[in-house]
Parts: sequence; C-alpha cells; structure tokens
Amino acid sequence: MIYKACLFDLDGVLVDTAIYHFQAWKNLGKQFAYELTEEQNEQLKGVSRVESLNKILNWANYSATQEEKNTWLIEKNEEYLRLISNMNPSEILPGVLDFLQQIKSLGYKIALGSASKNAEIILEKTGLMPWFDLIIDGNKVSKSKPDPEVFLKGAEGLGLQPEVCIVFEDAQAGVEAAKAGNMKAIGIGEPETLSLADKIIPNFIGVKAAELLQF
Ligand code: B16
Ligand code: MG
Repeated sequence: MIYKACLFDLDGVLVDTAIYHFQAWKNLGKQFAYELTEEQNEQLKGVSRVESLNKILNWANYSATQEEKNTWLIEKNEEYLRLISNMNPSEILPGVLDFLQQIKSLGYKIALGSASKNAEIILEKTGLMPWFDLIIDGNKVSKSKPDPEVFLKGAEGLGLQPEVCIVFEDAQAGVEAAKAGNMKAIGIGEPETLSLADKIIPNFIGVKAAELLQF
C-alpha cells in the first residue's frame, strides 16, 4: 500500500494544550465548588468541550440547568483563550517540526483532525499553519471521536481514500476513530493507553518518517 497522507490530532500530538484546558476547567469548577484532579483531566483529552463539561458535572454530582451549562461553556472558553493567547512556536512538541519536514519531502499530504474549535488560533500562534493542506476541527464536525467523522472528512477533503491515510493520535478515542475509519493509527504516548494503535511511539524525537510510515 502506498500511503499518501498524514492526519494529525492537535492537543497531545503537535502541542500540549491540555495544561491550559486543565487550568481553565479547574477555575470553572470553583463555580460549583469542585476541584478537578490531574487524573480526571487525562480523561478529558480528545473529548469535546460540551462532553468535557458534562463529565465534570457528573464527577461533581451537580445537576446544572441548560442555562448554567451555556454560561459555563462560554466562560471556560474565554479563560482558555486568555491562556493560549501567549502561545508561541517554542510550544511545538519536540521532534514535530523535523518530522513534518521529513513527510513533506517524502510527498505526503498533511491534514489536521482535531476536536478543538480553537485549532486554527493555536496553529497560527505556534506558526504551524503553513504545514497544513487541510484543517478539520471541532467547527467542521458534528460527531466526536471515537466516531471517525473528523478523519473521514480529512481524507475526503484531500481527495483520498481513507485506506491511504495515517492518523497520529494521543488519545484512545482518537485511535479508535482512525481504526473505525479504516486508517492506520500511530499512537503517541504510552502502549498501555493506546493498545489499538498499529504502531506506538513515545514522541517524535529522532523518528525516521520513511521507516515509521512502512506498514
Ligand atoms: P475546544 P484534540 C481536544 O483537542 C482536547 O484534547 C480536549 O481537551 C478539548 O476539550 C477539545 O479539544 C475541545 O477543545 O474547547 O478548544 O473546542 O486532542 O482533539 O486536538
Ligand atoms: Mg489529542
């Protein structure tokens, strides 16, 4: 099989915005006297904003009105936007730029497949935007990972069959989404949490793209 495109998740793969999401959710939790833990934040990785709030309210055993939820979603995002406003290229995860350079030279198309509605801002702030042929983010999908929609739209937007696409993901739900979409999945992180991935690497440091993208 000749693979033609690499589809990247954003948070946890190209940059670490989980720290900013954590801070913003923790601050919001004060409104209903709840202290979010780091372990819980792990479970919010790759999960959409609305679903994240529902999970947190569930953990807090707080039954919110729709009005409260709407207000809190706005407040959380305002805080998150404040926190990411100073992001810069130094926050691109180690080895990512070298890997992007390698796959570009090898002729792969490059797309983003992220749950975040703030993906474009983050790509702009970090200078990653010019690498991408296509961006599919939380504004363009209606179903969250593990539904394959975000990656299928990526393949379609690039004019490719899913079978020639390789997805890079740090969350199990994202790996499941890639597999459900008939794509290869490369997990970034720990083998314990990414067991469904076709290959797993801890990060992009020193990775040889030509070898990694052989299946
Ligand atoms: P936003 P990814 C995800 O990004 C984050 O991991 C997750 O924590 C966040 O809730 C979600 O984006 C939505 O983000 O509030 O900015 O729309 O991993 O899919 O790139
Ligand atoms: Mg992620």
